[in-house]
This record gives sequence, structure tokens and C-alpha cells, in this order.
Amino acid sequence: MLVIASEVHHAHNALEISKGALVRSAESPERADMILSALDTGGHQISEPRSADWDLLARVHDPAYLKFLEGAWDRWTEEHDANVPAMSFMWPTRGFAARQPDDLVGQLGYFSFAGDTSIVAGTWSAALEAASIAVTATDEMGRTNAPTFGLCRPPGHHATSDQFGGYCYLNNAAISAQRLLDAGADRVVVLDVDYHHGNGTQSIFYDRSDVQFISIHADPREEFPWFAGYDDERGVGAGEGWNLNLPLPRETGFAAWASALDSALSAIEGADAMVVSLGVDTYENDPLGTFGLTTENFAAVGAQIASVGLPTVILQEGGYAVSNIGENVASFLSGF
Ligand code: Q9C
Ligand code: ZN
Repeated sequence: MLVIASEVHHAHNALEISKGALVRSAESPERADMILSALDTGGHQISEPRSADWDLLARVHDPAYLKFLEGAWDRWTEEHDANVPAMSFMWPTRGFAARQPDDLVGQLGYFSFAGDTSIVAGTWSAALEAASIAVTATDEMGRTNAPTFGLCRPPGHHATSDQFGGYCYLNNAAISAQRLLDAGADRVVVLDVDYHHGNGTQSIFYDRSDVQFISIHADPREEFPWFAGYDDERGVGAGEGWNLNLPLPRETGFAAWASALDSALSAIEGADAMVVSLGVDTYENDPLGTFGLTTENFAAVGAQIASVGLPTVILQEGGYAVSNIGENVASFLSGF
């Protein structure tokens, strides 16, 4: 399979608040290195991305948010030590006004939703490169009519139109779906199989019928992102009925997971193309997940999704078992 990848992601090596401490993020550069090396060994064709257009990004994200992300690190280092990441400690939660303040720390709170995601020197260039990977993979799929894999890092499915969080800054899958629509698709389905609910993708398309969003994930009663991903979230306005959440309890094994995938695939309606948000944090030994999928199971999942027969772009989301992430992604792609 054609794989779009880049080395630019190395510039992004962030910190996160985990269990009360500021530690190295689980979303590490080694993740993408391991995937690239496994795909290279597996004989996949690897190619570099072309730069994504700002106008396309601005069809998915608030331009004020894009400008903020682009300039946040330089603004931060005017006042702070470059050894500490840029992040807020306050967010406009219940009862507060969702207005954009002038102060940088306040803006960091306004434009984010979680303390697991910080901004460091290379964050913007890496996020922009990941979006470029998604767009190039999408265009190559359109040109060749063959499935294409975008090795995006940082991931994207938690990023909303104007908030970063869950290790995500630009929503690569949403940008890919928008690109497919702009290229002539009438409807695109985004199938999100990451362990966590893709709250960002859901919110971006929640009131639209041209993108169907379907997600299989750990029940938000028990897992991040806690405040989105419930099965009664079905879309609003024109988008009503075009959002499907299939939450599963912690510790779900492959049989139950695969049966949720069957339901997900039979719910696809009128789509001309598919974007797969591929998180492999459903792996049995993932440090952030509790599901029980094995490396071999990922090949079956890939084959099951491919059987739908839609033109497909596959984009990397989560997966934190660094020593196994390469073989897990390779297994999915070989099955597909
Ligand atoms: N130390 C994706 O898989 N943070 N994001 C957990 C644990 C939330 C996961 C903190 C996990 C976000 C793309
Ligand atoms: Zn995840």
C-alpha cells in the first residue's frame, strides 16, 4: 500500500499532565518511527507529503484557532522558559463565558479542552505536516483509486474546529473528509476505530449530512473523553441521524468488538468514500486502553473494513504500545 510519511513529526515531543504530574507524553515520536520502520520492512511504498493549503484547513478549523496555534510558541517564549511547555491551567467550563481573552494563558485555555496536550517548539510544524500527510494520502487515493495510508503524527480525531486536546491539534480525518467532498464526493463516511471516542470529528460534522461519523470506542462513562461519545448523540439539524456512537465497556474482547464493527459497517449509508481513523490503542497490551485485540485481530479488522468496497484513506490516530505499534498497523494494512 502507498504510505505517506515524514520525519517532521520529530520536532513535536510534548509533555502532559498525567495523574497530577507533568510527564513526557505517551504520544511520542518513537510511535511513528516504529510504524514507519515496520511498514518499510513490510515492503510498502513510502512517499513524502505535499504542503496542505491553508484554505482547506480553514474549511475545517476556525482561522483564529489556526493563527493561534501557529503563533502560540513564539508568544509563550517571550514570557516563559522554553524548557516548559505552553499550556493553560484553566478552561471555560460550566458557568463561565466562552469568550476569547487577550492574554496568552487565557487563550491557551480557550483554545483547548484537556491538560494532556501541550504546545512545544515543533508542535505547529508537526501538526501542519500531519495534516499535509492526510491531504496527500487523500489525493493519492483519488488519483490511483487504491487505498492509501497516512502516517499522521500528531493524531487528530480529538481536535475540534477550535480546540486542541487528547494529543490532537489539527483534525487530520476531518480535513481528509472535507478534501474528498471538495473533490466531488456527495457523502463521506468517517469510521473511527480508535479506543477513544473521536469527539473532535463528531463535533465538526455534527450538524451536517454530507459526512457520516461512526465510532466504536470505550464507553465515555469510564474513559476519556468522558463528556462525548454516548450512544444518544445522533447529530442535530441536517446532521440528525448521521452520527453513530457504539460505546463498549472496558475490557471488551475481539468477538464483541468485531460485532460492533459489523453494526458500524451496516450503518454506512450513501457514502462515496471512507476515511478510517485508525487507532491501535484497542490492542490488548496498550498502556492507555483496556480492550483485548491481538496483532492478528487487526488483520481481520482491516479485511472486514475493506469488504465494504469503498475508496478508502486510512489515517493514523492513537496506539501507545510502542514496541508493538508497528506490527499492529502493518497487520491492519495487510488485512485491508
Ligand atoms: N496519561 C488518542 O488516542 N490522555 N488520544 C490520557 C493518560 C487522554 C488519547 C492521559 C488520551 C488521549 C489520539
Ligand atoms: Zn486513542
